[in-house]
Amino acid sequence: MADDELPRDETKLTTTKRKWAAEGRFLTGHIARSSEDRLPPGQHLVKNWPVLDLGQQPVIDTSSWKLEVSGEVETGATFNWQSFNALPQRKIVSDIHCVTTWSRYDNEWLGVATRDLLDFVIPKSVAHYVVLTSYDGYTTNVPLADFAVENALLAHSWQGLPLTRDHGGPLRLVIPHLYFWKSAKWIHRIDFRTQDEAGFWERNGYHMRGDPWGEQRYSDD
Ligand SMILES: Nc1nc2c(c(=O)[nH]1)N[C@H]1C(S)=C(S)[C@@H](COP(=O)(O)O)O[C@H]1N2
Ligand SMILES: [Mo]
Repeated sequence: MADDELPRDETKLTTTKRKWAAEGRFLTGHIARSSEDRLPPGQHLVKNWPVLDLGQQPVIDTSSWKLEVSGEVETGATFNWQSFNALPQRKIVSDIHCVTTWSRYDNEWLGVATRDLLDFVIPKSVAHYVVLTSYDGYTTNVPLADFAVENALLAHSWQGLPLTRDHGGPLRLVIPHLYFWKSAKWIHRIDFRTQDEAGFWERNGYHMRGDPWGEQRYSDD
């Protein structure tokens, strides 16, 4: 099927996939799982949504909010609320798995897919890791291949309403296939690196990748 026969959104995604496949990167794409292993080992289901953070919940007005994209990218960028929301908007439903053993199914997020951001900034071929820095001083690190999965997004809404401040509003990252400490709330900077660098919890013994199905909770797991 030719690109011009596809719906607009699909065209861009297909272009991205083809481009990255040609580079031999991010071939995993969406991480699909059967319903039997939807709940990772050692996790239990909750219906509420617990709040976990370092205890400082910054107040950031969208009029002063900025998102900085830096490091090993072709086009570094500083977005304000308006320019960020001019990027394509997507709705993604995903599960949350927190390392403290609670999981929450079927969260509906609205925001900008990390792939659409990557299309805009274009990581250089030497970029293999991403370090995220938040307005509360929190940091966390993820491999670029995990940041780039199809259902990872920078979310400004949850269940159809703006993300509340306690859950990371105005904008947080959501990487559903990793433990939730990788999903930085109040995100302020996305830095692309050649080398991995431990973030806050990773320096305190948490795993550099954090795959819930591999129970990668601590760095010696
Ligand atoms: N900026 C920031 N992001 C953060 C944290 C934090 O302290 N600061 N805590 C992490 C941890 S350990 C978890 S489990 C989730 C909790 O998100 P929630 O409070 O929305 O459930 O946010 C993650 N992102
Ligand atoms: Mo956590």
